Amino acid sequence: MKTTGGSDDQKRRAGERAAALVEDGTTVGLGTGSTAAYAVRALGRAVDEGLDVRGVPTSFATRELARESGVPLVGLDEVETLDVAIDGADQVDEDLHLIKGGGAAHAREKVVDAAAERFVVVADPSKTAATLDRSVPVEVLPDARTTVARRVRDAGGDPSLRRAERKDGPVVTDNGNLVLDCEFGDIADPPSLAATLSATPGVVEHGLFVGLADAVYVGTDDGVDVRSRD
Ligand code: A5P
Repeated sequence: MKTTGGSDDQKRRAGERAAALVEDGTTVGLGTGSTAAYAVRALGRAVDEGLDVRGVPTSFATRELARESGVPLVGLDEVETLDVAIDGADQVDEDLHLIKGGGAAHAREKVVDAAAERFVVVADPSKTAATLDRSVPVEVLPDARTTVARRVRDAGGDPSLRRAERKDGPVVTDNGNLVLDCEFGDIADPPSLAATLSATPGVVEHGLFVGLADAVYVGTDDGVDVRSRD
């Protein structure tokens, strides 16, 4: 369900501006996706120039990229808090609520982003919306996919199992689970829907990130628009 629509330059501006926030001696959550990747590469260049930082990757793909980029890594289970997390989003509304999970990494992303003292979202203008209306990725235990799908329909949603593109069958997450992409139309009350999904047995994690983001950096054609909760 990759949704990315902005230009590489827009994403690069957002990612690099966020990476510039990272201070010496800190621990950083490294998000997943094409926009967060610009922040990871910028951090790698900063490490080359002497920055002392430890990164906590949110996915297999980001771990690979961070290693290639020269960012020293530490496991999520080796830290209790992080100073900052930098991560992308599939959609962001005016209250800084997010939909994430286009890359099926949202379960680990949510743990890392929520553990950070400051969570900075990096995005391009195609991700901004007055009301969240993209499909919500829901990671489910494989055997629970039909019972969760029924609960999603009861909640007014239309779930579909995410299919792999270069493999027969479904996408399997880094955690060994499946993903239901759930259409709800306009999501008028993200906190309420998030609570409903969180309370559904068999849901490992859903892609609604409610009240977690502290700031959103939107890369544009000539700069970065910063939206902040502060
Ligand atoms: C990964 O599962 C997602 O949450 C990504 O962070 C999100 O899809 C943003 O990716 P792009 O920056 O590639 O659009």
